[in-house]
Amino acid sequence: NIDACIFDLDGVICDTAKYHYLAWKRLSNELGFDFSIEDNERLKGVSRMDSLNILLEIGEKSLDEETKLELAAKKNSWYVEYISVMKQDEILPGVKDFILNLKENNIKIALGSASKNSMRILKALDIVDLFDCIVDGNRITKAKPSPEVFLKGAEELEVSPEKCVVFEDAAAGVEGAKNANMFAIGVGDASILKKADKIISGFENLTLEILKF
Ligand code: G16
Ligand code: MG
Repeated sequence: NIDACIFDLDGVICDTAKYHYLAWKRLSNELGFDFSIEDNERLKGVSRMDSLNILLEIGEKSLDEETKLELAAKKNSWYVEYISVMKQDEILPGVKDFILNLKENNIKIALGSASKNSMRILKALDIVDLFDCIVDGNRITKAKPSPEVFLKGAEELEVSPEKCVVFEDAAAGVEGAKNANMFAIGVGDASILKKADKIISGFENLTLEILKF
């Protein structure tokens, strides 16, 4: 029996991954190199500074800490600009109904996101109230694949990790869920999300059957 479901944000509840990609690509172009959609997989679920370090590695640039902080801030300002025009209809198909269905069945709901912009996005989508607990990048010290973000959620919901299911679109996130001793449902491509217990392509017409392991 499952007591709680923990949802990643970017790539699971909404497609903000594309805005992250646009902002990182803009930064890489400004730095004089290109950044492909394949490279972008490595940034999913990873914190802002870790993402920048991966990007600089791809572009073979080494920069001092101060410059890196400036670049991360610049990327974030572009990203915030992109998401500032997000509308409620950018919630991915079926997610809201699925969460409401879970709640009707007394399953608790948490957010487990690496993003420091999660509140802004949840407000734009008008779904803040769906969550019993929100753990995001402002509240954690270790990025995915550390289990910290998920364990904090379970602790706050007062449920045991073995009774939690995590929905994740990133390899690092699936790994984090497994490190937390939780079930991991990968949202997306099985060839990328190798460690997931199950894979779904999205939430449309998804029933609670998916929670049977
Ligand atoms: C998200 C994205 C990552 C992003 C990270 C930090 O995590 O997947 O690509 O780098 O948050 O975001 P921000 O720069 O907004 O703090 P998640 O865990 O919601 O997929
Ligand atoms: Mg994600």
